[in-house]
Amino acid sequence: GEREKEKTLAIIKPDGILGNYSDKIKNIITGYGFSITREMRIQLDEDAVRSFYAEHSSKSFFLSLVKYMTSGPILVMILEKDNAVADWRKLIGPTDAEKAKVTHPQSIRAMCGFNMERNCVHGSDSTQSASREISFFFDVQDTRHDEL
Ligand code: DGI
Repeated sequence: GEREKEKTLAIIKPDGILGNYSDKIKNIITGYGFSITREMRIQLDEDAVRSFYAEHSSKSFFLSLVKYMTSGPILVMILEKDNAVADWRKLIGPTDAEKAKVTHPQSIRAMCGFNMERNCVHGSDSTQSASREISFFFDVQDTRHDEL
């Protein structure tokens, strides 16, 4: 079949939606050569956030993260292009948006985030995470073995 491009999961978090950054962020995404192949606007409940961020469940900031991520609607997207995971991480910048404003002023988190927690966007940190996170939100067939 046709060669599969790499996929990653992107989320515009509640502060990004509230600040009306969705269109601007989507223009940046497509301008960098990503295709947005699926998108869904939803509001997560506590159980969903606890499960999505399960790896952070023992951290001191977990409750605060759950509260923030359930505070409003989010926009979840599948992005596709070669090297999508690493390239999207590079584009969003460091986790701490306040620091990003100084060290990575061109990054998306510098543009629309506020601090370590309210950093306006998410990106999968590996192809394994991308795979888990994509199937967390979307009913997608695994096409990794389609190349015959
Ligand atoms: O992959 P990232 O989103 O860049 O960062 P991560 O996987 O280490 O953390 C997931 C999210 O958890 C992050 O986007 C915001 C929140 N977080 C991470 N570290 C801290 C934090 N929130 C607070 N308040 N304090 C932290 O140290």
